[in-house]
Parts: sequence; C-alpha cells; structure tokens
Amino acid sequence: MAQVELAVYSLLEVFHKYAAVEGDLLQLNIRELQTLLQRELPTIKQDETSTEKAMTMLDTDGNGEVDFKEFMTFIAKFALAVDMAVIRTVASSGT
Ligand SMILES: [Ca+2]
Ligand SMILES: [Ca+2]
Repeated sequence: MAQVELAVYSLLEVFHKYAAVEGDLLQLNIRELQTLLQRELPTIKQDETSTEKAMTMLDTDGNGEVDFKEFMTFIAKFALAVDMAVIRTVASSGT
C-alpha cells in the first residue's frame, strides 16, 4: 500500500481502537482520549488538566466526546505544528 494510504488507515485504526473501549464505539470520551494521547502522542506533555484542555479544544460540536472528524482536525493541526518545528530547526541549523 502507498505511504499516504497507510498513514490514513493507521490513523483510522488507532482512533477506532481507543474509541471502542467504552460507551459510544465511534467517539472518544475523556478517558479514552487520555489513553490515546498518552500512548500514541507521548511527545505532547500530559496531565489531567491538559486532557481536559485537549477535550475542550478537540470537541468542537460540544457533545463531550471526540468523533473522527474532530480527531482528524486535531491531527492536521498537530502535523502543521510539527512541520513548523522542523522548518525552524532546519532554518536555525544554517544549512
Ligand atoms: Ca467510546
Ligand atoms: Ca464532539
């Protein structure tokens, strides 16, 4: 499979793996979100307050859970932030 397709399937798989743990199988509640962030995005600093902040930030329709669309919006923002950090590193290394 092509690299981008693999990445998309991988994101789908990760989302559904954590979303299906309890309650609504297609949405992440705050505990599922916390587990996903801790295990799959360990470079983001984690504590209880940050999970609550993440939930508020990700849950754009305000239903108290994170659906795949909300999760992907977050992943897109995360990717852009990583890209910016990489650009800054390359620029500051003087190469
Ligand atoms: Ca769930
Ligand atoms: Ca939501």
